Amino acid sequence: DVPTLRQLYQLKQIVPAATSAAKYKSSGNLLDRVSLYQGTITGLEVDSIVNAANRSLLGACKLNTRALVDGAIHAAAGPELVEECRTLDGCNVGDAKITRGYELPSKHVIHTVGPVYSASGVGRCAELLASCYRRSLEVTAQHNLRHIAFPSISTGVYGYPVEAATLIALEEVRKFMASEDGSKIKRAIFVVWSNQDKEIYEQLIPLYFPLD
Ligand code: AR6
Repeated sequence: DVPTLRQLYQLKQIVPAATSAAKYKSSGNLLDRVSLYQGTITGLEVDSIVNAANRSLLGACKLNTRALVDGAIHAAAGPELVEECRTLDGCNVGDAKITRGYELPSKHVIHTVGPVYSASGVGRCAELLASCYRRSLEVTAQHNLRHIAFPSISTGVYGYPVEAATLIALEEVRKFMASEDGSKIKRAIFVVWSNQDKEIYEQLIPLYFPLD
């Protein structure tokens, strides 16, 4: 029920880019190992889902937590999640730490902390956001987990422009999934929430995961 990129090309939901525009000439088996899924990340029955957390790892700020990944994950996982998070002593921006999933359908949660976007430090923000994806993938591979699902890190409360964040997400996931360390990961899923975000992923995916 989580379509692969190859299936989305076949369904014409994703349209191949002009070959001149594609950053990569071929995708190899990546088209069967990467997915795009619209819906709540808390509904996915996978080995790990990534939480767009804050440095305390103690859950979202109290206001309107339903509209936040951190709020939704803690609400669905139940109170044992924050109890385990308390033992982790927080998390630095750009790093990632793993816990169990408790009442979530996913076995684990990988908590990562995205940068708060600031126009002044664009370069630093880009490096930190890339690090969130890379560290989450490294933790997944180190724990021999087969799937990982990402929300669009930092593009909500933390204000990262969606297009720029998506280019970073696609580049980092492509690089890791094509690497030796990434070969053990069977599936990486980009989870989008809004239609606008879905359209941006559908437009940019062909540049990083071209149809062979
Ligand atoms: N499933 C998938 N994606 C979602 C969901 C969901 N249930 N809910 C929202 N999104 P955000 P950030 C999308 O703000 O920008 C919290 O207070 C949402 O539309 O959750 O990294 C933390 O404690 C957006 O595109 O994360 C931190 O303090 C994307 O997920 C801060 O927010 C990320 O939105 C982190 O802010």
